[in-house]
Amino acid sequence: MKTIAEDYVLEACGAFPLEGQLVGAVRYGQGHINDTFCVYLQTEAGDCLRYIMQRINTDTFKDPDGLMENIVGVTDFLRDASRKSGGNPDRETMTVVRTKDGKNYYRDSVGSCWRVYPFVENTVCLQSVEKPEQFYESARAFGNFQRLLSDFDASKLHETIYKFHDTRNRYKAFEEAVLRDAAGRSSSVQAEIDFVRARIKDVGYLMDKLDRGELPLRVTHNDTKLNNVLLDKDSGKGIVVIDLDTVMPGLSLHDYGDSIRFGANTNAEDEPDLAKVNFSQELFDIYTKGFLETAGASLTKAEKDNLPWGARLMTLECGIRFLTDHLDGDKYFRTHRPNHNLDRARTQFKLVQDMEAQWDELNAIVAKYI
Ligand code: ADP
Ligand code: GN1
Ligand code: MG
Repeated sequence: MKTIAEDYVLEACGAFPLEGQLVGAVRYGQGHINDTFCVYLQTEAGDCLRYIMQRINTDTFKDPDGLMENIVGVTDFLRDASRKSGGNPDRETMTVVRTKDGKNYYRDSVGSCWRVYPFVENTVCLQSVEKPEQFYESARAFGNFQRLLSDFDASKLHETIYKFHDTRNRYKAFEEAVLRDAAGRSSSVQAEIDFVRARIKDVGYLMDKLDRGELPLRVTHNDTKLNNVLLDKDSGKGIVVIDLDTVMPGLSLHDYGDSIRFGANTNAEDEPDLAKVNFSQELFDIYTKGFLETAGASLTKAEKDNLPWGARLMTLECGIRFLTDHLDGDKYFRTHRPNHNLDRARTQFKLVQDMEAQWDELNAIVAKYI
């Protein structure tokens, strides 16, 4: 289906000082929120250059100025850190390409907001873990991101989505959606509604600890899916963390947990056959190892002790969000088939069940590394 984004991507390209002749633009990646394109340009020397061009979803991100200020602030900070440690800042951080008139993004003739990043070449972006070492490398990259940003001044950041990972608030929104029943679907998902309600006592477990001062507020990424880190094609090392829209103050446990939720699943986030969806302790183990190797020194004991809760609650929360969107008629996450959000919610609930059943083992695995 041709969308508004397809119509305007070429206009938006013209607003950026990109080298060469535009030869094409194709939809790219598997994100659920923004419209991402890969644009191809041919230089006079005959080389082909690629850029990532994104239309920011301003229904989700209501303050694009604040959002882009966050990204510029964080990427400048990370570039500096990379330079100081003798790294290659162009490969290890995202770079925001300014518009021809020096802005962080371009507003097109119908009001959509576009930004551009150089394509980080010779990398792979995985939709699922093919080999455990890949998950380990992603853990090291996200852990390192977390460690580096422990020195970033959180007061400089805008909250790009209000109470993004406050699971208590997500639960409240879910109950409101059940009540509204906007799409008339609530009676057909009673089992899923009951599943969530049976866990009402869990939803405040981490955020209550934050409120009591038992867990610290940090600068976090908040969307640490495997496909939000690029691995070097040759060495397999995690080199650059991408998708920085939700970098803002949060809990380290949310970053750890979101990676586990997505990557320690033996199948896809939207697999309809739940018999194929299982929680992998082996992947949980290797991610924990990698994350603590890089982030460990900057984490408190309470953070380390509660890692399994990060995984369990981020998975429950994501399931609640998918189910809420199903009840609302699929307004938030991009869907590609009927009941897509319901399938997604069900995989998350299956993983939560698995984690609950393996609780003692998961805690023992974490204890091995702390
Ligand atoms: P979304 O918010 O929609 O998930 P992302 O920023 O994660 O958007 O981008 C979508 C996909 O585009 C990523 O999963 C990755 O495959 C690819 N991508 C994004 N930025 C870059 C980049 N700078 N270099 C190479 N690939 C990129
Ligand atoms: C969305 O944009 P993307 O696809 O990386 C969502 C995350 C969810 C994820 C579930 C801004 O991430 O919070 O965990 O889908 N991003 C936003 O796959 O809501
Ligand atoms: Mg993404």
